[in-house]
Amino acid sequence: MWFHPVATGEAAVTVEAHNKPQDLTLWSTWFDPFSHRPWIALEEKQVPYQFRNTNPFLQEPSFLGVSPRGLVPALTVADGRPVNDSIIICEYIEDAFPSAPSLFPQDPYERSVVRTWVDRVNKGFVPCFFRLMQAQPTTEPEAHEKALQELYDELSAVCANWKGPFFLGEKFSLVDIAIGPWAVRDFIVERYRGFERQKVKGWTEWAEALASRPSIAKTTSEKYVEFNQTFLRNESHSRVAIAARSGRSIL
Ligand SMILES: N[C@@H](CCC(=O)N[C@@H](CS)C(=O)NCC(=O)O)C(=O)O
Repeated sequence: MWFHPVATGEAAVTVEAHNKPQDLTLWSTWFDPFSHRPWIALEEKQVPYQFRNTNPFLQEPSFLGVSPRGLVPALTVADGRPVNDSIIICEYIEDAFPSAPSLFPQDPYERSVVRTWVDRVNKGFVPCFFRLMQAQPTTEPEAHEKALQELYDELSAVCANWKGPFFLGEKFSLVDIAIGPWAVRDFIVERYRGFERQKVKGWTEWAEALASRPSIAKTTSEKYVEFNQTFLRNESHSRVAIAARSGRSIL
């Protein structure tokens, strides 16, 4: 069976609680970091939603109808229209539910700062993370060293602008959501790829603050490793893997 509630650990509680039809349906996979972003946004803003556990690799017609590129996450709204891409979905949730705590600051300049760093996380940090997972320390030590250094460089660039405890200070924002899924997954590269949190100033504190944020804590599972084995063996043929391998952004 694709969805094994026991294997989802704590996240299962949230998934189980969100299996009734609602205006918003999140087509999502509990172990996927991109899907994790709008899931956090929905929990943050306390918006009712249905969690529709979806295996994108099955390319089921119902799923392709809402996600023509076959990628999770997707969100369908009350009349069934789809929204695609994890960050665009978060922005939709923000725009559709402006009265709930905002994921953006009020000030237009500060809002542009949030967008700048979300973009940097997407184009820099995220592909580096996947490239490091795919790098093989034993058979390709140079490629592994390079990937590790690139991850340190990208994460350091973001963390250099982190105010603490969250990116903007006390306010939790879309930058925290953009990087949050990796704050609860970086143990994979610690365990298998020699990554050390302490080498990036501020990351340990930021990652801990993110992991303890209720919206992240209750959507996180301790079972991520088994679902990243194909990346760790560099055998994944997903679009993320192919893009990261060739040094392209993940679209
Ligand atoms: N830029 C997209 C990336 C989404 C993405 O790559 N999703 C992966 C998660 S596993 C997927 O659906 N892959 C299916 C495939 O490669 O066919 C986003 O942020 O939503």
